[in-house]
Amino acid sequence: QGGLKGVESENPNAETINFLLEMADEYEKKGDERFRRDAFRKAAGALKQQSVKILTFAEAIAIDNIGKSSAEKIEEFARTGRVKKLQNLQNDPMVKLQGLFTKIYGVGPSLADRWIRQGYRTLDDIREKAHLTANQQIGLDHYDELNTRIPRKEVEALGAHVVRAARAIDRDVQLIIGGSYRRGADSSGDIDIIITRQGMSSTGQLIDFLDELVLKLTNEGFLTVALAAHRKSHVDDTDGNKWQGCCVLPKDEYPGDDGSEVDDANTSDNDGSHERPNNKSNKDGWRPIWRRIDLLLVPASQLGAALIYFTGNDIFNRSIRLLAQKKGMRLNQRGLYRDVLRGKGNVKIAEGELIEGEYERKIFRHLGVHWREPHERWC
Ligand code: DCP
Ligand code: MG
Ligand code: MN
Repeated sequence: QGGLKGVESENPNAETINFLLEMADEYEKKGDERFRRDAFRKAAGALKQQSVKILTFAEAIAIDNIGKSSAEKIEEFARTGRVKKLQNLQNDPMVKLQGLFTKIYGVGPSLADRWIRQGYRTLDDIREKAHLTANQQIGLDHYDELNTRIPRKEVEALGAHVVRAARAIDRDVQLIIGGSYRRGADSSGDIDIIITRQGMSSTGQLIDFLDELVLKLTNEGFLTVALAAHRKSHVDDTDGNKWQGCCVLPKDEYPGDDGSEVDDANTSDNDGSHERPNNKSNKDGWRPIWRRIDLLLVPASQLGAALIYFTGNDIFNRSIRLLAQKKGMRLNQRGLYRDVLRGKGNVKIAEGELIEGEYERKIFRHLGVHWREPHERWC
């Protein structure tokens, strides 16, 4: 328990998938060799689609998106219940340290590297010696909570809370929980909420609504902090159409009457090598957990493209964008476009004519690919 990263445990390959994701995690921490991280994540995604247990190299390599190295590791795992390479990575003190530091929200591999070279070895070193941005400070202050996955039921309760607040302001807004939740994960790293409204063709009209919603949710204590927008945001649009921050679910809205889900939520997938200062129970035994939340404004005319984008996963997005490109089209979070004009050095001159933005299924159709349900989009 705890280790299963959003994989439904009844999947016959759940343990193998989990192991592949652990491999990916190690390469994520390592920083270099990102292609290996992606390869293991792709393999894990591919296994999620299988209905029988995969045990051998031959079975594994026959599956799309599973490469030679992953297939070897899958067989080793099936044979021996462990994989040498994973153990080596997990025991490498430098990789461990990279992992400890990059799990601070807002800290990437290169900064973690620099800190290690500067001789920092613990979170206390960071706390005392490093220069932190506001975001990184929040990440450090709420290290354990923000590294604890959110059980699906809590995602639902958080979503329901936001929906109620949103409807009280404007009963015609539509809210959809995207991200890993929409893909059916049984736990999520954060909650991604797509907000749209019929008849609103630009985000401009929705921004006033978002301001009001954020104010309301902040005043009542649901939203705890706003995180400054990243400069290198993966959302390729102007700011103001999204809000990123943290939230807490009010005590009486936690799912489960005995609060057991709250305890499950505390089963963190990190290595446990550090203390958990922020999860101390208060007097009545209840402990609020800070969660990451993204609110995303989307004009109704772009809902389909935005749904594809914010449902992911990121690897699925990359491959479907690439496919669009190969077919002379361009897919982004706003729509599918044709005839993208490119100049010298492949520089885009014009966006091209919009083919479709409103409906997910139509975008798939125009791309000439079979419809894939959100839960089939793990790679
Ligand atoms: N996304 C993307 N490329 C990125 C980051 C995100 O295409 N570099 C898209 C796909 C993701 C979606 O945005 O599914 C939401 O991003 P999250 O980081 O919230 O990722 P998930 O919701 O998929 O997973 P998690 O459970 O970790 O939040
Ligand atoms: Mg998410
Ligand atoms: Mn997110």
